Amino acid sequence: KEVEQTYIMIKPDGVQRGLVGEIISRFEKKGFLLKGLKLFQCPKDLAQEHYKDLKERPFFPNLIDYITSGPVVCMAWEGDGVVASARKLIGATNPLQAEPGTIRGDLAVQTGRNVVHGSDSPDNGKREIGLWFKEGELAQWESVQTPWLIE
Ligand code: YYY
Ligand code: MG
Repeated sequence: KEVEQTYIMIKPDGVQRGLVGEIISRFEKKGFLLKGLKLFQCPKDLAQEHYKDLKERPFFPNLIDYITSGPVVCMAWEGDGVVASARKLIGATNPLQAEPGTIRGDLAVQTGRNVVHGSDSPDNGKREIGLWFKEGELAQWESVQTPWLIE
């Protein structure tokens, strides 16, 4: 059985605001395995494909402009339950409703500038990692921490 993976992305506001280390650190400290990481300027067609389910929504053009407005940090994280757990670490879509202690709850004030993306299902995790990473960009490695994290 293949291990669950999620696509996490620090959006352009997170990069511009100097939050890259802070955000990566939360996933790293939790104990998930980092499989892929890069700074990347996203072309418009990729942003549109990534958010294609929201194409008909009124905020879609603004969302695409925002995501392509500067570099993003693309990450793939792996572990049992990583998709739902990462969503909890990230917090609610509207940062004003996100719990303190979550990334959005601690670091943002507006839905349109909510600093980070996380896949909403294992299937979408796979789909999004396939969109944002090329063959060979994911690392095959084992962390020395694993036996201290998983019995
Ligand atoms: O998965 P998540 O990012 O929490 O929310 P989605 O409902 O998938 O929407 C994706 C993205 O779209 C959201 O992070 C901000 C933006 N957005 C918006 O600008 N205005 C809304 N009313 C809803 C979503
Ligand atoms: Mg979503």
